Amino acid sequence: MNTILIKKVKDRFITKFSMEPILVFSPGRINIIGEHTDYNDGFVFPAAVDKGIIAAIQKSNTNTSTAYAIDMNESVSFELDKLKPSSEGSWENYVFGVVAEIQNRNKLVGNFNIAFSGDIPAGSGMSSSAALENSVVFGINELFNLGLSKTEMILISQKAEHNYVGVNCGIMDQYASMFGIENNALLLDCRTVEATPFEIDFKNHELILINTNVKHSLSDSAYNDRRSACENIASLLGIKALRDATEADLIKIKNKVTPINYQKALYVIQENNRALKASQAMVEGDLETLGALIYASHDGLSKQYKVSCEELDFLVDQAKLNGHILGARMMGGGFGGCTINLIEKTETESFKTIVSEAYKNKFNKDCSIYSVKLSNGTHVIK
Ligand code: GAF
Repeated sequence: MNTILIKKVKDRFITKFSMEPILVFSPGRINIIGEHTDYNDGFVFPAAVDKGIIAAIQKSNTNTSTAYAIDMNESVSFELDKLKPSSEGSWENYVFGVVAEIQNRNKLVGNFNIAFSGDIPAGSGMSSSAALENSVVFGINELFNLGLSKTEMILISQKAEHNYVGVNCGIMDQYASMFGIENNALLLDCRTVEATPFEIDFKNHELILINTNVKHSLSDSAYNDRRSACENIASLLGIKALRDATEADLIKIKNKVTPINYQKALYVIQENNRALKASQAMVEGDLETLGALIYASHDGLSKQYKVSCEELDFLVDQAKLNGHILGARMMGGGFGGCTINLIEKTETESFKTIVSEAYKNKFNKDCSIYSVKLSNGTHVIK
């Protein structure tokens, strides 16, 4: 855990509010495979990581609540019965949304003060949003003894994202961040919202993330558009979600959908199968198969689902040129952020040098490379 960050958040909270806080850590996540399958009721394979949000929270002794974004040096005070979404893109929507959704469940929230900071690189596709939402709901639940279950809390976080942030996300990010288990990835069935943990030991291989350090605009609306396209095709097929469709089912309605949307639905069906196959490959310790599935996932995300970008495709191509990377793909919603790479440990250092140089030459900007540890989900820091 990032002890410097914990100290910073605690100190800033005490300086600003003159009271001792409860401290909550809420992690970001990686996802091995199963991208854009969560809102199709499908399977995903994420894990919580050792980077995340630290929130400090305590009851306020005034008639208002205050949220303080330490990294932006911005704070906002608000009244609990007058919440509404703030302007698009503002960080306070994550806080307001969670508080509003708790209140929608008739749970009484008293006034509180919260301060937060994090070490998840912004726009990296490692879910700083879900980490922030979970830290807020978890902290409030502790503070006011609301008795919310972890599952209720992630549904509140997800609704906050839908109704206040405006992204109709699935449940993967909030789930992984809340329920993460050290050294494990979670094969999550997004229909039942239940997961099977898999202890991760890649032996002489490891996962590294390469951040493009770009986040192309329109990613939120493109995300929502894809979700609606999937839902429309599911309803044409007369099923609840694309998770219930096979490729054969899809062929039957081929003439009723645009070729572009047909490819998107096909991608979802194929990716869902890849996520299941990947978990089987993990059980068998078959890293070659796992890697091939990861490359195939990127191919689908780029060519069929069309959520990649030049920078992500370039990084995956660089990985393919190196014979020691079993699989690489973009991770998360897309249009920027990180690739995830399954690489032979002895090759990591030299690949870092090669890919950094190549990326700089091509885009005249730096990529960033991280190793992450798989960690436990949202919890109070004692
Ligand atoms: C984003 C969303 F928040 C997730 O729910 C998921 O759909 C992901 O994109 C794509 O797999 O992180």
